[in-house]
Amino acid sequence: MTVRDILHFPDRRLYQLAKPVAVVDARIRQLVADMAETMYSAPGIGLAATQVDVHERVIVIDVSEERNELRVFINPQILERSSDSKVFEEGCLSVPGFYAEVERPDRVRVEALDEHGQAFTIDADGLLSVCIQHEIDHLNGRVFVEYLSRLKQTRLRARLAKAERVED
Ligand code: K2U
Ligand code: ZN
Repeated sequence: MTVRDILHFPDRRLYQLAKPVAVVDARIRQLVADMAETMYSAPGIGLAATQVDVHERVIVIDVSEERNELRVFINPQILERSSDSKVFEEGCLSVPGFYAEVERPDRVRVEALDEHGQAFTIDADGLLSVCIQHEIDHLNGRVFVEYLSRLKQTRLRARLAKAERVED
């Protein structure tokens, strides 16, 4: 397994639309294994293939306390969203050190394939629901900062650009 580099905002590759996985084969299972290792080492509770510059519809999530309940979603589709929504302070491995409140539907019903190509459906709420929606956004080329006002996005870009200059 390999820890892969995570793309950082505003890298334009984060805005690419990921393509559906045609066949769940050994290549996809190796990608899942690498993504899981990358997520656990970050550390994070979710990771989308887009973030490691692979533009296919694969996400991994582990919201368990013990960090031992990996969930794999291939070609995830949100079938239903609750009408009620909740605000959660989100972070992102592609926007290190930045957190912001994002409002999302509280519960979602999601259909996907597992790492063996078997279809499954789950009803998610709480942190799992937030994470699934956050990761599917990544597959659709969306980064959570886009939910912020234009002014806050401009200020964030300026702050990250300044931090880059300091690092150089
Ligand atoms: O996609 C990512 O960058 C992974 C995020 C997933 C996530 C974002 C917002 C809310 C829940 C999950 C990272 O895991 S960010 C780190 C983190 C860890 C615990 C709780 C929230 C964020
Ligand atoms: Zn993210």
